[in-house]
Amino acid sequence: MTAINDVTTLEKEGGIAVVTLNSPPVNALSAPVREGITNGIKQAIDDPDVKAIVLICEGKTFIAGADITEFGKAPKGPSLFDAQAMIENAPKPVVAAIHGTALGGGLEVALTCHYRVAVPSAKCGLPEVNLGLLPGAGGTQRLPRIVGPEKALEMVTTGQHVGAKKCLEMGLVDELAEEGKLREGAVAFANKIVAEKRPLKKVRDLNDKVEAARGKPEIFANIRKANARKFRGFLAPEYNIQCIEAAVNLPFDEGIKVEQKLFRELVTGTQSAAQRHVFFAERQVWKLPDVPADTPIIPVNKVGIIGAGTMGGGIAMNFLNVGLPVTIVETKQDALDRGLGVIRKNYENSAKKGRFPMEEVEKRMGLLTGSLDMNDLADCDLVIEAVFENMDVKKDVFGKLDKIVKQGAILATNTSALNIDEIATAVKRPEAVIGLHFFSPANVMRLLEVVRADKTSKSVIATSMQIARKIGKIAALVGVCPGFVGNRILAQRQREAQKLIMEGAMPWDVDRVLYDFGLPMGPFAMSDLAGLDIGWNKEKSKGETLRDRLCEMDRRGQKTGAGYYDYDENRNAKPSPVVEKMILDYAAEKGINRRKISDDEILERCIYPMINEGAKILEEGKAIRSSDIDIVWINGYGFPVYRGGPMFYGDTVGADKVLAKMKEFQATMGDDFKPAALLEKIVAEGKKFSDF
Ligand code: 3H9
Repeated sequence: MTAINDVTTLEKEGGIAVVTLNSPPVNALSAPVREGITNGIKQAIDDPDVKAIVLICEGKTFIAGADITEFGKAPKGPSLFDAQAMIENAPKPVVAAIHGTALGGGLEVALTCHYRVAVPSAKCGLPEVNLGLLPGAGGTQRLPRIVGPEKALEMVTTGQHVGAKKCLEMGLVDELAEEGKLREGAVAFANKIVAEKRPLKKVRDLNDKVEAARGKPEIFANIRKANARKFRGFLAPEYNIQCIEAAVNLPFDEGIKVEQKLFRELVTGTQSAAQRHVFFAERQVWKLPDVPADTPIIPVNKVGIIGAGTMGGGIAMNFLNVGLPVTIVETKQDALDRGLGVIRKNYENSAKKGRFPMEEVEKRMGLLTGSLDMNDLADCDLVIEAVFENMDVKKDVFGKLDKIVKQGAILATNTSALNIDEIATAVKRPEAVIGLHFFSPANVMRLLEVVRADKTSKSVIATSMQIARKIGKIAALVGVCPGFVGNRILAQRQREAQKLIMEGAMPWDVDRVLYDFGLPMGPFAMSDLAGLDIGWNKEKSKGETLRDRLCEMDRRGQKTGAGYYDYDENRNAKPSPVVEKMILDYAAEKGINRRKISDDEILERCIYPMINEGAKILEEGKAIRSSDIDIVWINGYGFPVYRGGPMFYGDTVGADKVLAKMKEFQATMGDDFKPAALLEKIVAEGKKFSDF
């Protein structure tokens, strides 16, 4: 065996040279890997005894793409194009041997090989779109030449990973090797093509599929139309489509030029920077500096839930979905029946939509037990309380649980705002108490805020994070403070939105600006959807707030056909003249001189105080790192991924600009805009939020 460099070896098996890459964790195309490929293939070409070459990887995967950490840095070593040219122009067949995932630049390398062999468990994909990019190493020009433009469009715009069997059907893979015997399979395949004198198949020269799509612009129009909502605001999906259009309409080398130009634009832009930030943030969020990896985990084999309402039911589904038995406790039979009925209905609807077979409904329901007796939770390993948001009620529940549930179990609350340290005083084992703040609908929303209280044990934290992963959530560990991280930041935006409509804007102005910024909906549309009467009390309502007045008129949101907006029978919203008048009257009563408010002011007043609050959260140590706040807001509130979350957006704008605006607002509008000490510090030290 010859070492080509630290990450590459060359070995000969008869007339076949095997070039092996070994660069953990995912064999990304770093400078040494590119050098290893270029030099390894060259040596094999130069060796007259070698008849064919196999390119294979050690570790858990084939090349998983370009090294994302290299983007934005000065290029080093041979380029990816040098490595690819060495392969594609080799006078001997080169076979890619694929296991794990061949993704992005990894698949693009495989596409310059003359043949591809994979094990059945392998997957191939061009997921660049999820990083705000497009495949920039020929992927958009080669993939449609093998699989056809329609399938290529689907792959590049979704970033989906396609299983090896499907790849074989699509012609992306030439042969499947036996699982666990990739190297033998690939070498045998290489020997076979040498014996059969098969040609050096260059994907770039295949033209029939792209030519067949020429003059059919509807292929592209259709995908744009079908995904208009999903692609809204993102640059990368459109750029990927334009590249496939170029593959169809231009010769290969011209198409590559288009790909290069658009790739450069994306890779240097703010959207891709934001999406790459999110990629790493999603992995960082699991890392807990003071909870070591070897912290003992509490086995969770049975889950108890108190409360079969919307929240409790949704939470239960998460555990049933992964095969964990759940006992759900209610106080009244009809509430229990209703709760269990909703869960069943949700599952039946999913089965009808084809998400899983009908038998699965019974399987999941079979894991669910309803009860009116808290004693039935005695042997649960994790109990989650999801009752009414009232401190006395919660403390009462925890006091009872303390007496019933076995020692060593986790006692969790789903409170979204109450002080968990205080809840923990109701038990003799505060170390067992933690917050598991699910977002509604709890079976759908990806975010889980894991809220550590003062006395929560590390074991309970580590287990909660692990269980979150098991049920497919993305969990952020946060500390106890009003609203925790997500709602605490939300409160800033809600306050400003309300003030803005008093001072001069209308609800639809505020909503439009925030929607255009990329949020799924603005604060007023959101209130209408949720229902304006949440927490509103009919008896006590005296028309003191705008909300009181709307609810008193029975304008309680979408469900009553009117709220901040008027709704037609299809729930389409229209600005409401009634609300407009109500706002003008209200402002007049309060002596507010309304003024014209610009879109810029709306955006800055809604978003900058959120960033400022994020800085306070960091300075108080209620979030571990700035990127965790981004994760919370992207996954819990739909903050646009292409802006990287509120804190990354703060860095994009510049902390200095955020601070200057906060000071300007503070001078005219008071201490709602008082800058966080950490914001001042970041600016004084010339740092970024992402440094924290
Ligand atoms: C591209 O290829 C552009 C080209 O078209 C053009 C170029 C000119 N780079 O996810 P995991 C790290 S763009 C650097 O936990 P899993 C990751 O951060 C790229 N680092 O493992 C983590 O580090 P840590 C297109 C990377 O088993 C560790 O590896 N490719 C990269 O759950 C383990 O990762 C993609 O978008 C990378 N490319 O999943 C694929 N990938 O341990 C991105 C991973 O310090 N990668 N790391 O936290 C993935 O989707 C998953 O990592 C994969 C494994 C499915 C491969």
